[in-house]
Amino acid sequence: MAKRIRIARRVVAESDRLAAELAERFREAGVFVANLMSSPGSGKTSLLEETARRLAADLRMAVIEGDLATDRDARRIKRAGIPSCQINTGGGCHLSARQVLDALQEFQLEALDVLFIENVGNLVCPAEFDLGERRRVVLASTPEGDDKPIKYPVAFHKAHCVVLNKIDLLAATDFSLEDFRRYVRGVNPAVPILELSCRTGEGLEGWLDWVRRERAALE
Ligand SMILES: Nc1nc2c(ncn2[C@@H]2O[C@H](COP(=O)(O)OP(=O)(O)OP(=O)(O)O)[C@@H](O)[C@H]2O)c(=O)[nH]1
Ligand SMILES: [Mg+2]
Repeated sequence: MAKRIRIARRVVAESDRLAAELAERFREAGVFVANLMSSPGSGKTSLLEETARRLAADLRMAVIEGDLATDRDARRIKRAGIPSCQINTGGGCHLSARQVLDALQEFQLEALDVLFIENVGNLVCPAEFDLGERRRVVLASTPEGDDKPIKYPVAFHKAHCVVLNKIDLLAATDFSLEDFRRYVRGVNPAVPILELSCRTGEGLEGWLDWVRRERAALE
């Protein structure tokens, strides 16, 4: 048992060391990095597609995609007009700092303003692993129910930005905006909550502004 704990500690220490190395690489290159997390299907790739279509004229962006299998999301991002690289984790429930470091070979970091990392879809494991990002973005969507912030508090507590997607479906669900906001505030009192729809475009400007502001704050 003691041996297992020692090995686990060593793995965590190595992961933290690599995350610090990533953070330093990102800082030196002057690139703003956001790590996106959510349940499967909340709309991470949809948000990044819309961001690519609407911001590519102003900012040089790229995406690292994390999924258990397939390169479907990376291909969607490329079709939306910006570079992307797919990591397949096999069975892994989150991206690791080592995987992100390896993926950086695909990009010239200095030539980027913004790098998005779409983590593997779930609200548990990705919250535990630092990838050297400057900001953590947690998405939820209306069909999932409004109680996710209190059921998965770690992810929401650590978020620098909470995006609520699929507000076009509000009327078709029993999702309460008021309860959702209260639950988010309960675990993370000051975090911005951006309510939007990737389908209709409503609210997207607030998200694009957040990205622009965060990028500008690096200067
Ligand atoms: N109605 C509606 N559907 C949406 C919206 N955003 C995304 N979708 C749909 O939701 C589904 C899942 O979207 P994705 O963007 O693939 O979700 P994801 O979070 O990237 O999923 P994983 O990568 O599998 O974790 C797709 O069928 C999208 O078209 C929205 O704002 N409204
Ligand atoms: Mg996706």
